[in-house]
Amino acid sequence: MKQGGSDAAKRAAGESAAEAVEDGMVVGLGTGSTAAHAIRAIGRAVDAGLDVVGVPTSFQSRELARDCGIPLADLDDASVDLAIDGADEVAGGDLVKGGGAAHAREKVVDASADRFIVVADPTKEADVLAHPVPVEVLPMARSTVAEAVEALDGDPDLRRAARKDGPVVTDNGNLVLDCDFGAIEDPAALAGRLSETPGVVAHGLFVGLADEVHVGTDDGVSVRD
Ligand code: ABF
Repeated sequence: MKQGGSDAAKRAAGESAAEAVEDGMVVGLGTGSTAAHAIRAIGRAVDAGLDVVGVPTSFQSRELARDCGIPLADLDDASVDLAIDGADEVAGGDLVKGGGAAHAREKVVDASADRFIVVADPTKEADVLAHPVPVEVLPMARSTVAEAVEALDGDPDLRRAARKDGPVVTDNGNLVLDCDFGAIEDPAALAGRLSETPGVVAHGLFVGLADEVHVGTDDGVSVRD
C-alpha cells in the first residue's frame, strides 16, 4: 500500500470530504487512515448536533465510529446518501482499493451511495493504475483463482499477516491475493475478467465509481470531479 502521504495531507482530505455531510444524511464510512480523519470530523459534528447515521465498511470503521458517537445502521435499514472512503491508487475516477483488506464491503457501500467521495494524499495519484490489485477469494479457491490471475498475465501473492505466520483473513473470513498486473491499461476489462472468475468474492478495482476525489496536501485540498 502506498503510505507515503503525511498525516496533515490525509487529515486535510478527510476533513474536506466531511464538510459535504449534511443533516439527515446516511453516510458510508470508509476504512483506512485517511477516511478515519473524515469519521473523526463527522463525530465532532455529531457532538455539535448534526443528525446523521453511518454505515461502516469494516470492523475498523465500525469501532472508530462507535468511539466517535456516530449512530450506525446497516444496508438493510438505510440507503447511503454519501460515502467517503480512501484508496491505494487513484487514476481519474478509477481506483485500486483493498490495502486494508476491506474492499468487499467498501465496494458494496461505496457503489450503493448516491455520491462517493474519495479521500487521498498526493502519493496515491497516478496517470495509469499500476498498484497490485487485492483480490478477496474464498479460501478453498485460493489456488484456482491464482491460476486464473496468472492466465491474465498477473502475478498473485497471498497476503500474509504482519508479525504472524498465517495469512490475512478478511472481515468476511476469506483470503486476499495481491495481484500485480503491471500498468493496467484497461481497468474495466480487467475488472470484468476478475469478477467472472469463480471463487473471487471481490476485487479492488473500482472502475468509474468515484464522483469526486479530494486530494489533501500540507497546505490545503484540491477537489477533482
Ligand atoms: C481503505 O484503506 C482501502 O481500500 C485502501 O486500501 C486504504 C487506504 O488507506 P490509507 O488512507 O490509510 O492510505 O480505504
